[in-house]
Amino acid sequence: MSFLKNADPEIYKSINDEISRQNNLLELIASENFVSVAVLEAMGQVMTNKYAEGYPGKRYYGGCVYVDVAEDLARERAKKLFNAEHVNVQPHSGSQANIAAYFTFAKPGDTVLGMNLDHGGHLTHGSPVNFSGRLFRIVSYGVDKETGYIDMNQVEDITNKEKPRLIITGASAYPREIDYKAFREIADKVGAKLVADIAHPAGLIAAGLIKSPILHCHLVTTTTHKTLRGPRGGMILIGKDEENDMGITTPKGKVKSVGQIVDSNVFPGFQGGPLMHVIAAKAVAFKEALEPAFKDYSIQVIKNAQALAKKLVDLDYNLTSNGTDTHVMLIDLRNKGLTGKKAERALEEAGITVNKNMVPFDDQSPFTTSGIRIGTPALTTRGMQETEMEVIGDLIDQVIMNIGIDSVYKKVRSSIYELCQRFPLYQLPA
Ligand code: DSN
Repeated sequence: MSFLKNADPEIYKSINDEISRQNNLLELIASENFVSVAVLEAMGQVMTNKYAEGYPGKRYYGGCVYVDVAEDLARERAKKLFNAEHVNVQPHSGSQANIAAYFTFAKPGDTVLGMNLDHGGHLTHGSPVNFSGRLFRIVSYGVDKETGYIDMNQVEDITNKEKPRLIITGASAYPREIDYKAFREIADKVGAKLVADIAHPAGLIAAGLIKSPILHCHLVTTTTHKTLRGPRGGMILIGKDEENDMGITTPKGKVKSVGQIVDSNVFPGFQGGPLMHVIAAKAVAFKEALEPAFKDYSIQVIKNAQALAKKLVDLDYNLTSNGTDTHVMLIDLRNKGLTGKKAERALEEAGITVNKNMVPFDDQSPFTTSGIRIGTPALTTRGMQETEMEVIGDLIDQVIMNIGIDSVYKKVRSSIYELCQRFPLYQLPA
């Protein structure tokens, strides 16, 4: 980064400080990961200069021959990873992918069923402050109070009563596998379309470790930067589906394939020029995810999450559903007399990065919350395993049980520094 150092020392310093933060602190935010240097290099390259509105072979600008190569590679690799028939790699984020998905099957005012945000859903699954809740009539399902698992009876009852046009499944703070087949059976009974948002478990699904929605849902959306370990961005996947094969009749009476509708919703519907440097980096990440090493990594992500969950349960922490099938766990701190906000702040002071999170049936506001969400994708990328998870469980507990005691935070910080030195991440640039 020697050019940047001279051109803009302040930004250079902020980036170096962020590299040190990522290197030296424990990253337990479930939606974050550390990309490879190859992905970073692709993102920092001249494809950022190129306008490429449209799709490979059919652009609105000249000079797209090489970005076409990158986008085609990204699409082909993603198809292989997820066993998809059609892929759109242009969404700038998961939210952009979701808005394109909504408009593929529904129009403003239609009823949409999504998971309650407080129970683990996502803003784009119907929150009143988001486009989804503002444009559509939202009805919500949640988890069972006793088990913490999605209440499929409730999903079925609400679907039968409300007859939604669209059901969106998937979550951002739900630790268990989702039964996409059961969702599809429920959707089919009322003629609803089914979308799965796999932003969180995408990498685990690509690695074949948890169930894939691709053959059960009309359409699948994801982000590319969580368990999938690519650059920040979104993607839409379509699998083989008899109903999709019939296509969609547009308001002008033309029958179009679901892929065509998705593509025109992404561009020109909701986005302009695609971020070609990010698409190139997505292609690099997908190539990495197709390697056998990515499966080994993903197996370890789940093993680590289960080891950490067990350790926390042994230390008397209440985990939603009492554990996890994936990379994520949700801790209800009410038995510790602590809010998520206080815990997040204390853990950060001690060198552990997590996020406060609503827990099912929470009595606190989203700014305070009763819980924290933690996950293992990032630490697993560093090479940490079950032994380190045991240690980390103890460190979390020391902070939570000693809120406000600086000497404890200091001791935890120094243990974390030592741990991080054993699992090096990025080199600081010259
Ligand atoms: N912000 C993401 C997460 O943390 O899960 C969801 O958009």
